[in-house]
Amino acid sequence: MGKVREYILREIEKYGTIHMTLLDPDKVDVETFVKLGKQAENAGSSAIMVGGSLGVNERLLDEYLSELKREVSIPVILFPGNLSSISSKADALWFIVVLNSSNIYYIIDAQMQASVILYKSYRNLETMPLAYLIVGDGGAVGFVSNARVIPYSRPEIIIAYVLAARYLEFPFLYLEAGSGAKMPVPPEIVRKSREVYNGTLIVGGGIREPEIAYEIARSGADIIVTGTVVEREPEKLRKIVEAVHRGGNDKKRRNM
Ligand code: 1GP
Repeated sequence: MGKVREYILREIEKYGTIHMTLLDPDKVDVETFVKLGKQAENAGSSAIMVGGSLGVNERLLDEYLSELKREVSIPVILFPGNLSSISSKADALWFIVVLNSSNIYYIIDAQMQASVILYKSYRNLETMPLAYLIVGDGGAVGFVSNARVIPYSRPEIIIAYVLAARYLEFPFLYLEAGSGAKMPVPPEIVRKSREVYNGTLIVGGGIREPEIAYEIARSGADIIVTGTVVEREPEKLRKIVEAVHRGGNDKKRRNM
C-alpha cells in the first residue's frame, strides 16, 4: 500500500471522518491557490485534492503544485478531469472509474490510455483506485463524463451501483453530487451506502454548511470533500472541518 493511502486510513482511524479540500487551479491565480491551500491545512483539512476543471494542463499543474508543496505539508492528490491532468509534483492520483457513465471511454478507455502514460513517465506517482458515482444534480462532471446521473428519488439504483463497487472490491467509492450542487447527497443515502460498502466512502458536492457536513459524516462517510465553499467563504472552513470530525467521532461511537 502506498504512503498516501496509508496516511488516509490512519487519519480516518484517528478522526472517524476526515475532510479534504478540492482546489481548481484553473479558477484562481497561483498566489490565491497557495493561500487557499495554506488556509485548508490550518483549518485541519487532511489533504488537498487538485482537479476538476476543463482548462487544466500539466504545465499549469507543475507550476501551481511546486509552489503549493513549498508551503503545505498535507498530501496533494490529483483528481483528474482528463488525461492532461497528471503531474509528478503531486503525492498521489485518484485513478477514477465513472461507474455510471454511458460512455465506455470513462469506464476503461481513458484509464487504458492513462496507464501507459503513468507507466512510462510517472512510475513513482502513487495511484489509488476510485469508483466514482454521480448522483443528484450531477453538475458539470455529470455532463462531461456522460453519466446517467441517478436522482435521489431512486436510492435503490444508487445502492445497486454501491453494491457493484463492493463486489468489484474498489477500495474507495465517491458519491458525487456535482460541484456546486443545490442538494448534497442525503444522509439517508449515505447511511444505506455505508451498510453495504466496506471500503472508504467519500462524499462530496454541494456541502457548504457545518450541520450538513456533520450529518453526512455521522451517517457513515469516511471522507468529506468541499470545493466551492473554500473558494467563496474560506473563513467557514474551520467550522466545517470541526463538524466533520465531530460527526466522525459520533459515527465511531455508534459502531462500538
Ligand atoms: C466536486 O464534490 C466536489 O467534485 C466538491 O463539490 O464544490 O460543491 O464543494 P463542491
